[in-house]
Amino acid sequence: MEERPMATFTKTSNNEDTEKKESIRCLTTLSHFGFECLPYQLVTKSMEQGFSFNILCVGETGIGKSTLINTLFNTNLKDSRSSHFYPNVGLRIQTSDLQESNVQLKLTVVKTVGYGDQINKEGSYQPIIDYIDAQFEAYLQEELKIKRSFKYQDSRIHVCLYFISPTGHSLKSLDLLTMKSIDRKVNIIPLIAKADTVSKNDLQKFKSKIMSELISSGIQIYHFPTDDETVAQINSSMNAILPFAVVGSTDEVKVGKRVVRGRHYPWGVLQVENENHCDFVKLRDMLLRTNMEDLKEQTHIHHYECYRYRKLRKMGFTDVGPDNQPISFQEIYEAKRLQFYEQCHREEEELKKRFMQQVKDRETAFKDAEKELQDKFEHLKRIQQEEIMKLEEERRQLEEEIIEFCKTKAACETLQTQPCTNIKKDKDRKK
Ligand SMILES: Nc1nc2c(ncn2[C@@H]2O[C@H](COP(=O)(O)OP(=O)(O)O)[C@@H](O)[C@H]2O)c(=O)[nH]1
Ligand SMILES: [Mg+2]
Repeated sequence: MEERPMATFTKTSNNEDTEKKESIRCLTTLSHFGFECLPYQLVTKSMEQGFSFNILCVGETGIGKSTLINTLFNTNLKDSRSSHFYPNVGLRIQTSDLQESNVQLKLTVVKTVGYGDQINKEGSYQPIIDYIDAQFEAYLQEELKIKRSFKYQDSRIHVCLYFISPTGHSLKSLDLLTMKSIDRKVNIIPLIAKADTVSKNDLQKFKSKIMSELISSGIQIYHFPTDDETVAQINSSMNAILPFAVVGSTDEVKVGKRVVRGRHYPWGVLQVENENHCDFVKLRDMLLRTNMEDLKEQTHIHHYECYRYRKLRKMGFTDVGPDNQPISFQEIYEAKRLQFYEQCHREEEELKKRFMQQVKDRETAFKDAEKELQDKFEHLKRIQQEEIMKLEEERRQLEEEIIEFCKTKAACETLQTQPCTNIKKDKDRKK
C-alpha cells in the first residue's frame, strides 16, 4: 500500500519545540493532493476583495504633494490649492477607487495642510501623530469588538512620503523633529521634492547630506526589504539612492514624436518618467509594484504591533503573571475585576469616612457658630438692659426736675399775684 503523508498534532512545550521541529519528517508526496493550488486560491480571493493602500504626504504648502500623487496614479484627485495662512497644521483626506486591469485599489491619500506655514512651528507634527495613532486605535477597537465587521476599512497609514525642500543645503529642524516623532509609527520614505530645481552635482551632495543627518539624528526611515531574493538586488540598489529625487507633472509635452509627461523649460523638457532625469519611476516601482505588500505588512506587524503592545500594557494586560508564568486573558480579566471591586470598595469606604468627617466638622462649626451667636445675643441683651436702666434713671431724674420746676413755677406765680392785690386794696382805701 502507498505511504501517505499524515499531519499529526503533538502538544509541545517551548523548549521541546526546536527539537520536535528538527525531528519532523519531510515526505515526498507520491500522488497529487491539490494544495499546490493554494496560492491561486489566495490570488482569486484577494482579487475579489480588492486592495487598499493608505499614503500620508507630509510637506510644506506648495512643495508638490498633490502634483506628485496625481503623477503617480496618472489621475486628477481634484485637490484645491492650499493657502499659506492656516493658523494650525491640518490634514486633508481623499479616498478614491482605482482600477488597473481587473485589480481594484482603494486609495486613501492624506496630505498635510498648512505644514511649515506658522511662525511658531513647535506643535506642527502633533496633528500628524494624532492622526496615525487614531487609525491604530480604530483598528484596535475593531479587533476588540465582540461583533467584528469583516468589511472593516483599514485606515492605518502604510507609508509616509516625506517631502524635503530642494534647498541643496540640509534638512530643516522641522523635518528632523517631525520625522523623529513619527518614525516608530509609520514607514517613512524621504523624497527631495521639485528635484528639477537642483543641479545633478548638488543633488548627489544633498542626498548624502540628508542621509548622514538622518543617521546622526537616529531617524529610522523605511528600507526596502532585501530578504526576498527575487527583489533583494533591486531593493538594495534602491536603498542606496535614497532619498528619491522626484519631479511631478501631469502636463503632456511633445519630445520629438512622442508625447510624455514632463515640465517644459526654456532650455528643454524634463521628462518625469525618464530615469536619467529624476527618480520618479524608481519611486513608483518601489511603492506600487515591488513593495506595497511589504509596506502594509510592516505597518501591521511592526508599527501597529508596537501601538497595540503599548496600549494593552497601559490597560494592564500582559502575557506573563508576576511569577513569570503564562497568564490567560481570562485570568487577567478576573484579576482586574477583583482589583477594580476592591478599589471601588476602598474608595467607597474612604468617601463614607470623608463624608462622616465632613458632617462632624460641619456640626462642630454650627455649634460654635450657635454659641457665638448666643454669646453675642446675651452681650447685646445686657447692653440693652443697661441702656434701659440708664434711660429709666434719666427719666426719673427728668420727672423730678419737672416736679421741682412746677413747684418753683407755682411759687413764682403766687409771689407775682400778691403785690397786685395789695395795690388794689390801697387804691380802694384812698377813695
Ligand atoms: N519645478 C517644479 N514644480 C512643481 C513640481 N511639482 C509641483 N510643482 C509646482 O508647484 C506648485 C504647487 O504644487 P502642489 O502640488 O499644488 O503643491 P502642494 O501644496 O504641496 O500640494 C504648482 O504650481 C506645481 O506645478 C516639481 O516637481 N517641480
Ligand atoms: Mg495640495
